[in-house]
Amino acid sequence: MMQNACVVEQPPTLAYDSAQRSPELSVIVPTFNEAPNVELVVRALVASLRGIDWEVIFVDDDSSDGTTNLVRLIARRDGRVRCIRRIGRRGLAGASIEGMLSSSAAVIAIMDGDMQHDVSLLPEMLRRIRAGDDLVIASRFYRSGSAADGLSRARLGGSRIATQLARTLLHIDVSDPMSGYFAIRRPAFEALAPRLSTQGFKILMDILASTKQPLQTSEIPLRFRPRQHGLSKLDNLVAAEYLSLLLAKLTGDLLSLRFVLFALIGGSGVVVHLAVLKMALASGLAFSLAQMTAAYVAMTGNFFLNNILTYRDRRLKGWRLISGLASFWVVCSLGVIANVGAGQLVHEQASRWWMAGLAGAGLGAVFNYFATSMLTWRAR
Ligand SMILES: Nc1nc2c(ncn2[C@@H]2O[C@H](COP(=O)(O)OP(=O)(O)OP(=O)(O)O)[C@@H](O)[C@H]2O)c(=O)[nH]1
Ligand SMILES: [Mg+2]
Repeated sequence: MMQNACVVEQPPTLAYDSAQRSPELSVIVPTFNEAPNVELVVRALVASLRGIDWEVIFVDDDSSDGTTNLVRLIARRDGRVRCIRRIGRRGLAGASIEGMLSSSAAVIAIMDGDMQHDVSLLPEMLRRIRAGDDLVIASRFYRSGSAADGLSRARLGGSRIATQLARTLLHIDVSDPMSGYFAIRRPAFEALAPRLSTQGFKILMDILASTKQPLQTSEIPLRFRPRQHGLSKLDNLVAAEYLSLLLAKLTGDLLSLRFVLFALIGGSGVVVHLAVLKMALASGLAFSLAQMTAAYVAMTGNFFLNNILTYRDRRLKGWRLISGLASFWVVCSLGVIANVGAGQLVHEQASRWWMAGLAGAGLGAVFNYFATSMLTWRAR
């Protein structure tokens, strides 16, 4: 079993009678527009968890379809049902972590809120944790588990490649590190929580890659079912987000997932810059004007890509998109000064031009990243 100095396992003796103990199992269900599924999930939990002391915490990112309200109505009748409404934020991983931290149960399970996960596996997952496991993963690729019903061929292929990359690069040795359904012992999770990324979809992979002590882990086959109601919230951007998480973990968290995405988009901006510069020169523009046009086109492209991907959880819309673009232009223009200054400094010390160029670009990227995270996409 995992040992952690900062988690006390023995409760202090209370000087008063407690009205109600915290349940043994908290099921955390992140939701975004899952109104048609909420009641089905609660019913399934009630039916599957007889004889177990449990609660369910829906963590809803202010869905527009009334999910929060529905959970609150059910919660008024059943005290085991709780709800966290997050405003101005998005993201499955962040919502899951927040839900896990809001409970005090000894065992925490994460499960989707769209009935794709078989709720009846929970008692066995809990039993295994009681018996000594730190982590139990409901796996789509373990023994009789399957994903073919719930995933398209393309997503199944993507999931397999992602699993293989995690195995090879991060030495994660489980059959389904992308699963969104697992149970974990609280001390193991509390020890890890400060190192987890609140961005992205892949919380289990983050847990497996971030743990310092080995977790006693077991897997249980899951037949991943098709979604019956509501829409998928996953899009093609998840792949880019996944690769960035992989890179962040490969650098031992030296680079955050957000910075990796920001830097990759910055790199793609160089290609755009050169392409626009070539076209502008070909159309007869003077070099300085062509260079400036290319810089602002590339910056604008980078702004929109970052808004869609790097800051998808804080995405700017409406008028804030315009003011955000203006502040992005200002910051990146200042970034050029940082870039040139640092490049010059290195160039004076070392004669290699590319080293000076890289140092300048690196410092410019770091400056742009921190300044835009504070000005353009400031957390509300
Ligand atoms: N709180 C919160 N929950 C989210 C967010 N995005 C997705 N979810 C929930 O996370 C769970 C998994 O999302 P899905 O869209 O079902 O992802 P998936 O199961 O891989 O995709 P499908 O097979 O198409 O359903 C669901 O319960 C969603 O409602 C989010 O930004 N915030
Ligand atoms: Mg789903």
